[in-house]
Amino acid sequence: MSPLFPALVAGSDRPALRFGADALTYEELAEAAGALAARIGGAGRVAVWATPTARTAVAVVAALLADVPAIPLNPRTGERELAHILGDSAPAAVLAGAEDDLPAGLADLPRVDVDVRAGGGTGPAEDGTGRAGADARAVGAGRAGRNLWAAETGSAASEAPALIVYTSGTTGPPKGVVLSHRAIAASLDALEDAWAWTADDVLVHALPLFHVHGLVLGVLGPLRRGGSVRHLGAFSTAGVARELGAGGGTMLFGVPTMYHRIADALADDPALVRALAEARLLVSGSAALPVHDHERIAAATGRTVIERYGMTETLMNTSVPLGSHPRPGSVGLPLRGVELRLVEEDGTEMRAYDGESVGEIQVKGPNLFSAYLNRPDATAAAFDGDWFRTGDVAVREPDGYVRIVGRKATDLIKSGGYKIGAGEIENALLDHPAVQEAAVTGAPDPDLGERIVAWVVPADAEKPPTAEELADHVAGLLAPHKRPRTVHFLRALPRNDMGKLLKKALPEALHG
Ligand code: MCA
Ligand code: AMP
Repeated sequence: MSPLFPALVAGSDRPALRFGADALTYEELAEAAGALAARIGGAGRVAVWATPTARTAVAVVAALLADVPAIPLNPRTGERELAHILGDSAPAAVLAGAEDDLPAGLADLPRVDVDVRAGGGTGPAEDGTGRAGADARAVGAGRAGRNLWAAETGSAASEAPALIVYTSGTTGPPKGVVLSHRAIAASLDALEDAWAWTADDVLVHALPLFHVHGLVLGVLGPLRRGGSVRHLGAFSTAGVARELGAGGGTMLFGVPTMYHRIADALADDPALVRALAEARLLVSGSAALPVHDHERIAAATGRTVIERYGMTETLMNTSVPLGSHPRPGSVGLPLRGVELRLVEEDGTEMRAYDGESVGEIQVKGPNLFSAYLNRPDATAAAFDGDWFRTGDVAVREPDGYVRIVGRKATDLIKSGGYKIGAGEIENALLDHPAVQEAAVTGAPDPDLGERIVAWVVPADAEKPPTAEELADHVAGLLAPHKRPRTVHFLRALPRNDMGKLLKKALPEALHG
């Protein structure tokens, strides 16, 4: 059987990861993650406090080795969203650094300290902090290591859940996407082909580690190849200039907002131009990279940014192949093992490769998720037979290249590469005492792609809440990236005769 992380089994003094001052070789990572795996083996599921640190990488690798599904938590998650995720996924413990300050919502959960330098890890705290005895309950029989050898497609172990990643829908709270060892291995191996990704690659990025892009591609990807990852902690063009190219980094992964900021900075930053020019591969994903940013980067560096298209539920579906002609605006061809079709509104498969006929993208392949946690209804609704309905709409060029032109649900907003449901923000706004009615839309934004706009009818027209108060309220309940960036106050929301909200009429209502 093929191991999920062959380089971890072999162990070596080759660099595996670096987050600021924390750098681990494969041998050190195997030791730290192996020790932690032994402590959590047998736990049902574990939450991981997913800070952008080496601790998160060690914790997730440990969970994979121990065959314990991991739920990465956004460390900025607000109280309501956190309560939902914990209630839905019922983790047995939370893995976090001893120095991490965890919110009250996690107080009842046994806590397991992650030590990146641990041959043995820190033992269970017996200090009356609520951690006492926690490890003892979380830690089972210590049967670490099964999935180290169990990524082969089709085996029972490879179908076991590896990660549960929460993602927003149009309405209601986020759903837990169950990803198996098989899906992770299949998707990462398809990218090996598409990008000639090898053990010699050093990946640079600054993505958050509680989503697929930063965690699966950005951390598990390099580890599966036996290469290494350097995480910047927080995104900055200075960090990219330092680490990429002469700094040793060969690949850069980012969301379009990051490439937009890079494009803005290039004119005055020759070191950044050099770093990008010297990199082997620049990849953008999670949302569309505007053609204008593609062109600015190509003009300044001579390099083409490659786009790939993925989704939490499907991992990666398509990519512009390495070495192909520049195709700004295209997400390329289906990856190895991925079948992709376009369907009409009524589900009829479209045969056209004409660059014009628009249909919904459906995909199938070993890269797909297993289910939405506790949501058989939503899982069933997401599939048309074996085909997963992505909700993205696209055209296919005569040579098969896919161009995404939009998405079916207007109530899904992509801001900074984060998927955000309008409904969950509307519900959060309605919980504010000074809000009587609320609607949320996305507006084009040059930096974020889309910006969250709230349309609010205040309970008292004389004393409306401030925009900042409402942003803080949403950030506190859900997450800061879900906060409205613009708030409009209205006397009433536009509705039709049936009382249905007319979102398209909102701008008019502002002036009405
Ligand atoms: C601001 N902040 C607040 C508030 N306002 N905190 C609390 N309350 C408030 N009212 C804080 C933020 O937490 C943050 O803190 C800082 O202010 C700036 O926040 P923000 O403006 O939201 O950040 P930004 O600078 O605009 O971030 C841009 C970004 C970010 C870095 C590009 O959007 C990002 O990391 N995006 C990546 C999303 C991603 O990985 N998506 C993948 C999912 P501080 O400064 O301390 O941080 S898609 C996926 O996985 C699929 C599979 C795919 O295809 O990839
Ligand atoms: P998420 O559910 O957060 O994993 O986001 C997945 C969605 O991001 C997809 O359904 C697409 O709408 C969008 N997406 C990801 N990559 C790209 C891309 N390269 N171009 C356009 N949209 C993308």
